Amino acid sequence: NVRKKNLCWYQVASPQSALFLLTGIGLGVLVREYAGLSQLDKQYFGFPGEILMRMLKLVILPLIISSMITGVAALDSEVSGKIGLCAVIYYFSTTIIAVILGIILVTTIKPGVSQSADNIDRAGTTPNVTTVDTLLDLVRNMFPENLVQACFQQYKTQRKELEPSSSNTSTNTATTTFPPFSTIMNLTKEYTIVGAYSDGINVLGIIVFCVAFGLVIGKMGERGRILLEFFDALNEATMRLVQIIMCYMPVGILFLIAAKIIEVDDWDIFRKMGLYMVTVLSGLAIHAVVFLPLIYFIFVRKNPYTFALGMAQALVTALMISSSSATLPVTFRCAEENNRVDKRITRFVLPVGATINMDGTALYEAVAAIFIAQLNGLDLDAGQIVTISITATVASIGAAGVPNAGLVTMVIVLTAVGLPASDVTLIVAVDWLIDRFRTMINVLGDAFGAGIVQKLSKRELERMDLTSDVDVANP
Ligand code: DAS
Repeated sequence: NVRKKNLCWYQVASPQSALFLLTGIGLGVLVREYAGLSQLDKQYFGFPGEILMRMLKLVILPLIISSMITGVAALDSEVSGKIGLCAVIYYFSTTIIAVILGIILVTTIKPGVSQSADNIDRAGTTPNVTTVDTLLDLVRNMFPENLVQACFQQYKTQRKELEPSSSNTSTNTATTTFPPFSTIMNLTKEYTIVGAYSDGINVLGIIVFCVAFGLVIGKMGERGRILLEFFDALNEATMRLVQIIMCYMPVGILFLIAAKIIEVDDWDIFRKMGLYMVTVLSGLAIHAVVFLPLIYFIFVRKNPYTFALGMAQALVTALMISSSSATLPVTFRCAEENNRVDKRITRFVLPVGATINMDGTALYEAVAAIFIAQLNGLDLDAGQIVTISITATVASIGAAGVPNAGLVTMVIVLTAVGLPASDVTLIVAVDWLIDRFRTMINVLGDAFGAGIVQKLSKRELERMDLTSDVDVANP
């Protein structure tokens, strides 16, 4: 019942998703070989896929604003005592470890780099932009001068003139006016892609505002609660929109992959795709077999693999339905019955973890964003890597525990560093498979978190037992 309630018809099992993907590949090959479409016809043919990408980008703004504000405000209220604090510290540390692991793997394996081009040309960045300048841009973009401007306008970073340039000053000087759209598009090629010209919205700036706003309303008592109700309702409405988009997704995938096949001239792209999947899956495996068990052993001093074995039924469920939230009933049962985790811990750590602790998703989003940069021949520098780390961590917090949620929020990461979301085609095409494995890691991370928090909160629990004993003694 849980599955039927939460999931779209095609998300319940892989066969349907694989069927649409294979149909798209077949259709693409047939059209490419026999249809002889003109360039314009190819655009018309790819239109259903373009609509899917536009719908995913359409929900970015309400998704970031509602999920960040409600997530931060809820954390703030839930972080009651040591149990909550331990859980939050665990969530952030394991997520950041997963992101760093993903970045190390994707920059080492380089799945998106063509074998021919060993030295990636630094397309999209001016030669005179230093790492310091990019990092300063990063901080500037966290504090946009005007939230409306950050939300709805393309804008230019207030970058000072680095050195007198011989070329036309209009292409190098920082201006706060909005150059004509054509100039904006031309300049895009001139500046670092870190926020210089986001693809429509300044994600970092909006995230910083939402985190600060969520913290503030979390402490406003009754009045804050009214505001929180509004953003909670906005989050629920946005997630329902996302569910509707997910139901259209198989059609979008079919045409996205077919359109890709029609126009692709570099069949090497499929090698790159395979390497991308190997990169993500190996990152998830390393995180699940090495880092999470190591962290568990450091704090609990028990065999982590025995604990993981106790979670097997929950992990298999997550693999099958790719939804942390829908797996929760099984996660509770495995943690409490097989691994003897106290109910007072699981009742907090598991539901909150299923919503905001998604190591698998964070790793996937960091890898996918850098993979797309490599496909575009862009060599990301320190500021862009830091931006991707921050937005991948935040986007995983904003992702709900439902199928393909990581794909939706990944568009946030791409927008933050100005990468073309159109390249998500290949990522979308295999998301139905990757999603199952990252969901499994999300659930495993939540389960280990429950075990660790229980160990760290031993004294709190004993104190609660004492309190409850006293109640019993004096009925
Ligand atoms: N499927 C999501 C979950 O349930 C993860 C994701 O989409 O990244 O955890």
